[in-house]
Amino acid sequence: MKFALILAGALAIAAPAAAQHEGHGATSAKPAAGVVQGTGTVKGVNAKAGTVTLHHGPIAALKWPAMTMTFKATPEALQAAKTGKSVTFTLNAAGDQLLSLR
Ligand SMILES: [Cu+2]
Repeated sequence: MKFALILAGALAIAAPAAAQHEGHGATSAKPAAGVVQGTGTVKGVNAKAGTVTLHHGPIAALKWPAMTMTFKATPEALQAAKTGKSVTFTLNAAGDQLLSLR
């Protein structure tokens, strides 16, 4: 079973940004269609990493409670994000990419 343990460890390390927040479970079981909308406040922007940190309100479509988390963002969303700004945003169906923000 040693190999399986090593593999599991490698997968954990390779997991994408979505794994950074533990308040809601894996996004893999979500339906794949459509986009998800939410509201929140921008807590940080990392232009180099292409990520935006949001404190978002509850998102019923993803069964997420309100929380702070970091999303991989499209260039458009990245550019629109300003720390401290109250925003309406859209995510992809899996909830692991910030598609737009205003
Ligand atoms: Cu979250």
